[in-house]
Amino acid sequence: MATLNTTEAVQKAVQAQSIVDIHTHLYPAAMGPLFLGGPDELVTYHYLKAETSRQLPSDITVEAFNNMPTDKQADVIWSTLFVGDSSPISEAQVGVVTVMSTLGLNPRSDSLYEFRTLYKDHTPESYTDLVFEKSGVGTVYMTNDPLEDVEGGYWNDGFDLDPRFRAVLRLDSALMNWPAPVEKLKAAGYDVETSLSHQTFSEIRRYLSDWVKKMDARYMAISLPPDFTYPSEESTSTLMKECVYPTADELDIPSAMMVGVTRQVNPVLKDGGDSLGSWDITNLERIARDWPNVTFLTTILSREDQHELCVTARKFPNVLPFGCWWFLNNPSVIQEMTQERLELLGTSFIPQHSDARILDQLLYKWTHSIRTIAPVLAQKYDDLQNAGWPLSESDIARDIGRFFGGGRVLA
Ligand code: HDL
Ligand code: ZN
Repeated sequence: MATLNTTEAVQKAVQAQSIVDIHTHLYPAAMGPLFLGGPDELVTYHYLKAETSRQLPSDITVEAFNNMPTDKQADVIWSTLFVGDSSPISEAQVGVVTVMSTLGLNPRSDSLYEFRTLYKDHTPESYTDLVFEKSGVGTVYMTNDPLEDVEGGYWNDGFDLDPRFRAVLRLDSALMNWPAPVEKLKAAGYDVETSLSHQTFSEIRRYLSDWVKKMDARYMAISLPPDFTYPSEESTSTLMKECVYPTADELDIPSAMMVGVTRQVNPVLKDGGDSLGSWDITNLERIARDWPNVTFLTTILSREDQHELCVTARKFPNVLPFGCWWFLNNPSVIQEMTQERLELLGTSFIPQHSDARILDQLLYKWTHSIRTIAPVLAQKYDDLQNAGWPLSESDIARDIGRFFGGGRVLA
């Protein structure tokens, strides 16, 4: 068998693959105000707000900027980061340029007028079709919280869910900072107590199984701080142990943990004010050992802990590392993480998710990630061929299907 041009074969396989994006904050057009698209939402992405806060005009304070209405804030960001006196060279800034170029717009425009006009010519439904078609994404997993008033209304009243969108039951508001969630859980019909009693445990388990079934949620997810410890008397850890892990086991759905967020280190930046910390991964060893039948989709925020996460996944087959999350979703780190994951885990991981909040972001987050991941894969396939393994295009297409089609658990 002739030696395969792996760069071409990987590119061909990726082009043909309908991408399954396993973690986003996107909502379908049918969910009204929860659907976010177009230039003003794209440009006021909290990554770009944080970057703008670093180089505001002298007459605008960081607090005033972060409290502006969206369209005014978008104009300030556009003039500061894109029209201003420096090139839009950060990953999030280049992302906006990629989106505009993909939509046939001039990214060096002095204003967002042209982009706003294009967006006005669309409905949320037609814009969704346009973005899915141009991005190569076929399916997105959402972040769903039925305790959030607006979203809960849609799930309780019923709506037609676009089949390209799949539900995920997000647990932060139901479990964290106990007893803060008590009032909302009671209002939703779950008779929890302020104490971590057996009644509280059984009512939360009822909440979890009711809503996984009501939404057809494909997994449960929670974002945890760097000091999350298991086992522990701490309330979130207790509720994970008494409620989430046994429900994941009973319903045979993955439990996703996204660990390492330090919330609101600078509240002035609002949703841009979170940061990160290192997590002691021996906690994951104990969780995976205690719950061998539960698949733990795991992504962590600290670059320094990525290699250890790969080693832990070698020790526990039920640990499934996924994505290059948040501050790691940059080419330099994506390359390093993908290389060490391939070396230690072969194809048994999910390389990326977009974390997109605004629909338009699918037009850059995936092209940027694949531009970094594809050459790493091609190099690994060259290593394999050079070791004497005859490789075919169908081999690579099969592997790409696993990497970008949702892995073994979320296809
Ligand atoms: O908790 C999460 O799901 C994170 O992804 C946060 O939403 C974060 O604000 C984010 O958007 N990161 O990309
Ligand atoms: Zn997210």
